[in-house]
Amino acid sequence: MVSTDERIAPKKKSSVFDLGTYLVQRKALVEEALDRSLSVVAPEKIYEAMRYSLLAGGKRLRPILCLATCELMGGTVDMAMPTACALEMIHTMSLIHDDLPAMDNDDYRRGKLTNHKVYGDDIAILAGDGLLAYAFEYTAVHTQNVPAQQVLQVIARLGHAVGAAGLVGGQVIDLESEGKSEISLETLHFIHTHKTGALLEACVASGAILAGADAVDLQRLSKYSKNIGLAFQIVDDILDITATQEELGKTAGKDLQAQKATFPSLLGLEQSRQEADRLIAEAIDALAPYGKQGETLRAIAQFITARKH
Ligand code: GRG
Repeated sequence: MVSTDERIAPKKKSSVFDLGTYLVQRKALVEEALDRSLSVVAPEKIYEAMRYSLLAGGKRLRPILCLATCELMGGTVDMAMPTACALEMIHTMSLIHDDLPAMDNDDYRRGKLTNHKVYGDDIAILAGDGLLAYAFEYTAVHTQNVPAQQVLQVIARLGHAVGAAGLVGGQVIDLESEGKSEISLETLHFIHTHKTGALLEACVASGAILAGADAVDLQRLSKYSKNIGLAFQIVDDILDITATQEELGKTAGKDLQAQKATFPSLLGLEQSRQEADRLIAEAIDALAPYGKQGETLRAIAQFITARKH
């Protein structure tokens, strides 16, 4: 069978890097891999619910970051694809649970009805649980040509990122802060770095670990990912105010409605934009030692502040 790396090799020869084309191609590769990763078997209902959200589109930024970092560190797309898929499974399950009536209570996600609106709350909870468990199984079973010790490190990083030390912890403080208009910038920073930043950090770290990156590279990449993680959520807060429902694929203005403290509510729109730009500049700075080889991660960082959805 022809490997993914062999299929994409000729396209990498172009000297002018075009992020738009790169993102479209990578998204297509990731979607093919996600489609192959999960088939419908008995009991069909749960597999259908899992596939409904996993294949509902989205930017696929997390898997793309994992693949790009693995390549920057000398690894291949094939080595990282199972982990890239697992990261998208985890991201998707967090969206399914976040949209539930007990949490953000959203009817639309990625331009489609949310999982619980189609399958009911009970199946949506289980679809999220199913995707979370499968993410770990998928990484352990399907990663090839990577030393077992590195795969183990990746699995540990994923667990740390999704649990109480990461997404779950961030979500808890986020829920507790709802309706409290005067939460501190420090608390908001905690929410954003845990709820959103932790998984983006894990994407970059796992791509690097799979490729066998050393401690110096992991440190540089950690600076990059921490900065893009926070910037990503600040931009998300800004878009909640400035973008339309069509652009977002979900209800706009939800933060204001839920009286959520956000960067724009604490700092104003302009200062929030400046903070996101400052973080992206810091992220790009961390890539300086990689010169031209760092152009993909650099362009992805710039895309985070330029994006409209
Ligand atoms: C992880 C075990 C576990 C439980 C979930 C619900 C929850 C705990 C955490 C909430 C995490 C969450 C929904 C954070 C928001 C992250 C965010 C900015 C999502 C939007 O990401 P995009 O813009 O979306 O990349 P697409 O659709 O493009 O993938």
